[in-house]
Amino acid sequence: MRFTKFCLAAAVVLAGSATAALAAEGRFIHPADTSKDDRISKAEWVAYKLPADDFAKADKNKDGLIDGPEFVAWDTARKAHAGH
Ligand SMILES: [Ca+2]
Repeated sequence: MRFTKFCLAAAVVLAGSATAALAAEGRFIHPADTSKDDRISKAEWVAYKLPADDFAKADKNKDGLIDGPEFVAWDTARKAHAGH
């Protein structure tokens, strides 16, 4: 009975890195993506309080959805512009 508690700590630590693990698999996980289709629609974008005017800027291929690479490019440019 002395050995039963050794593995619990590792499981708790791994739960915190779930988002990073999914991103590494190529999936686009963002809290704005409420439909969980790995893309952000205009409605989801606005609902998440992202700047409405920026949706068209982020949608590089003009398909009306922001996919992972599009969001990362937009977010990176925004952060660079903000000086952070
Ligand atoms: Ca797009």
